[in-house]
Amino acid sequence: MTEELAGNELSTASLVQREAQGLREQFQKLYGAEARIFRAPGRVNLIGEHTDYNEGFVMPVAMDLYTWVAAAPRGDARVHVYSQNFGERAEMDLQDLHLRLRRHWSAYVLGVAASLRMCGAEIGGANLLLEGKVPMGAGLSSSASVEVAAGYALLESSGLSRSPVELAKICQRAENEFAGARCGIMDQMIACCGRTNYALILDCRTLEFRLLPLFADAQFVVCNSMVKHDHAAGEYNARRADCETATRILAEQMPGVRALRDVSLGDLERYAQLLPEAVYRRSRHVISENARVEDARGALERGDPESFGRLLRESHRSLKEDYEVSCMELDLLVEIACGISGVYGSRMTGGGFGGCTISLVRSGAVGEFRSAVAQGYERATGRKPDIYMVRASDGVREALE
Ligand code: GAF
Repeated sequence: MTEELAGNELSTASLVQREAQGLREQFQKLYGAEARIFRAPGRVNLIGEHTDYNEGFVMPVAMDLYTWVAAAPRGDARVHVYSQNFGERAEMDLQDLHLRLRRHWSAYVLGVAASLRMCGAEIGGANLLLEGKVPMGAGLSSSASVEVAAGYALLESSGLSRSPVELAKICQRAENEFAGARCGIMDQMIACCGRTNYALILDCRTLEFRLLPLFADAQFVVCNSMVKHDHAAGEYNARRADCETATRILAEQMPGVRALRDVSLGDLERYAQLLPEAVYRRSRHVISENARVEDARGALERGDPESFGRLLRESHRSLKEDYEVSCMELDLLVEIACGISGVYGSRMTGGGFGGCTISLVRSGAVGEFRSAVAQGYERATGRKPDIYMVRASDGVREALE
C-alpha cells in the first residue's frame, strides 16, 4: 500500500467516526436516547444507462458519499423521522399504510417503512435522524441511498434482516409506489451490494452480479454540472413508455421478447419500419448500450482503459442523439473533458437532463483534468462544477464505534 493510499484510508476512517459521533450526539438531544448509526452510499454508473428497466446490464460503483441514519426502537408502532437537510420532521403509524407522500422527502423514508410491512417484514416503531451527504439532484442517487439506509436501520432496530437483494427490491417498490418515480433497480442494488475497490456488473433481469476491480493506473472522475432541468422526471417516464411501446410491437413479431434485453440490433433493423421513428432510436440506444456494458467488462478485465474510454464516448453520443436525455451543460463537460490530454473518454451518467458526467483519466493527469474542467466549464457557463474522485465503497452497513 502506498503512503498516500494509507493516509487517505486513515482520514476516511476518522471522517466516518466524526460523522457517526456527531449524529449520535444530535440524536441524544432530539430523542433523549442512545442510537445505532447506519450509512448507505450514493453511486455513479460507469456504463449501462437506461438499461435497468429494460432488464439489461449496468456497471455502477458505490461512492464514498453517504446518507447517514441514527435509529433507536420506540415502544409503539410509529415511525418518527427528523431530516437534518430539510430541518423538518415527519411521522407515520405502521398500522396505516395508506401514505400520501408524493414529492416530499419523507416518501423515501416512510415509504420504505410501509413497503417493508407490505413485504411481510414486521418492523416495529422507531425514531430516526437522517443526514444526507450525497448531493441532491446531482444524479448520484441520493434517493436510493436514503431509502436503503432507512430500510436497513428499520430492520436492524427491529432485530430483523433481509438479504441485500430483497432490501433493494423493497426500496425500489417504495420509490415506485410512494415517491411516484418509475425507477429501475440499479440504484438500490448498488447501495445494498457495493464493495470497496470494485464496480458491479449487474444483470437487471436475474439480479445476479459480479465484482470487477477498477483500473490500476486510471481514475474515474465525476464532474457535477450543478444543473437539474425541471422536466427530468417527466422525460424519464416518457422514455420508459417508449421502451414499453417498442417491446409490445416487437413481441408481436418475436413471441420470446419480454423486454428490449431480448432484442438484437439485427432484429431491430428487421422490424424497424413497424416502430415510430423516435421509438426506433430509443431501442437502438438500449440495445447498443447493453452490448457496450459487455465490452466495457472485457476492457476492465484486460486493463484496457483506451477501449473503455471509447465506449464511454460512444455511450454519450447514443444518449445524446438516440435517447435524447443529455443537455447543453453535460455535452459541454464531455467536450471539455475529451479535449484534455490523458482523458480516455467521458459521458453523462445517471438519468440525464443535468447532474453529472463520468470521465476516465490517466492517474498522472488527474490534477490537470480537474483544473482544466473547472476553468473551461466556469468560463462557458458561470458555474463552478463540483468534482469528485471515484473511490469505490461498500454498500449499506452499520457504522460501528
Ligand atoms: C435513474 C434511475 F433511478 C435508475 O433506475 C436508472 O434507470 C438511471 O436513472 C438511468 O440509467 O438513476
